[in-house]
Amino acid sequence: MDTTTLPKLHENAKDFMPINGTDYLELYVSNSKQAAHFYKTAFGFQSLAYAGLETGLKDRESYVVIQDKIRLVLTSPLKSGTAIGKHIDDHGDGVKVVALWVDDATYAYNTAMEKGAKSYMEPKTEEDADGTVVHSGIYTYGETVHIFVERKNYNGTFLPGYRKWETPDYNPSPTGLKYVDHMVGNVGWNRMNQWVDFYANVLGFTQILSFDDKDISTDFTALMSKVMSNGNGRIKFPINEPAEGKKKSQVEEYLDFYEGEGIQHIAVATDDIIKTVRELKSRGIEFLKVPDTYYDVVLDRVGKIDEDIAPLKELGILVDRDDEGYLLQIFTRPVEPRPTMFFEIIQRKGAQSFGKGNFKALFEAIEREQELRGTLH
Ligand code: TYF
Ligand code: FE
Repeated sequence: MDTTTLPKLHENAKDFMPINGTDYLELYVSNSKQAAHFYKTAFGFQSLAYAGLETGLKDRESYVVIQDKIRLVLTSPLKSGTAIGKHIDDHGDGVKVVALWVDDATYAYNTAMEKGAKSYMEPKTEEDADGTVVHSGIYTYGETVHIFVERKNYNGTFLPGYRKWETPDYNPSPTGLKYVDHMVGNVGWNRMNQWVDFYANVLGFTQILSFDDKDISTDFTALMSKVMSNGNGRIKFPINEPAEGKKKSQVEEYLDFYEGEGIQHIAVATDDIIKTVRELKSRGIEFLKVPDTYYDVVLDRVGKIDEDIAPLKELGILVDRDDEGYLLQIFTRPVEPRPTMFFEIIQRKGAQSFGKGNFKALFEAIEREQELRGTLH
């Protein structure tokens, strides 16, 4: 193919906010040291960086873990009365920062602010022996924020202020997680379109998909969802709002327990979902289960696939097809005491959609979990 005829994205006037990808996700958690151990042991992340008492911080401690392109920062307060502690008290463990990798964090901030964003952090330059990083930040839904990270003049381990975290005695092997495929936000009743407009107007995203409560409902519960994507497609943010059903929507359950809007699930991609899920299960990660009957008809729905059905059924991996190909996906149970945030493991084989054909079976599985929690009324 002659690629010289393709328009370059920066020449597309509508993409006024070029973003290279997800830079990192920062979770505020009650015990960052134990959370880091969990993400290493169970999910196969590797030790990367540390900031805390030993680097001169007095109020917080962060551990950074990495697996291929995915970086998680796990942060806890070191004393009472901090904003981090308040966040944990209000929301439980959860995602505070979805950091976006940009070439110019000052431009990104100024542009977003001009277009109506609410400031979280003015552009700030930080440096150490490995170079300089500029960051800036804006609020999105709830208390969640986007930090723009400009690291083109930096070649350190993670960010200035962090030092390399070396754990020669404990480095569990990776589980095949590669990159953040998408991150889903749950927002309040009738608030989805407001946040869709925010991503369109402030960050130049476009809507690539929409599911109404007819697409996404079971006999009992419903939600609505629109998927926003940045220009190069590397950032995809579905946004859910609850919808009326006979029983409580999973989105409403989330809003009740998170005590506000926030990140519902982080979808991480793998090249070999059977191997990844088998490994995660052996390390104690718990997944939602669909009935065995799902597998009696799945091939009639999706047609021929490369994988054998037996391991998919054994592990509970779901399959869906669109006109570009198919995908395999599975969802963990929530990874903290409150029924809030969970992970999705996804392998795309051409399909760029989100598994609409699985929504009913998936949401019925979530309802069974809600039933166990006594929150399905
Ligand atoms: O990201 C998605 O759209 C899919 C399906 O509460 C989904 O992973 C949608 C809503 C939801 C859980 C999963
Ligand atoms: Fe998803």
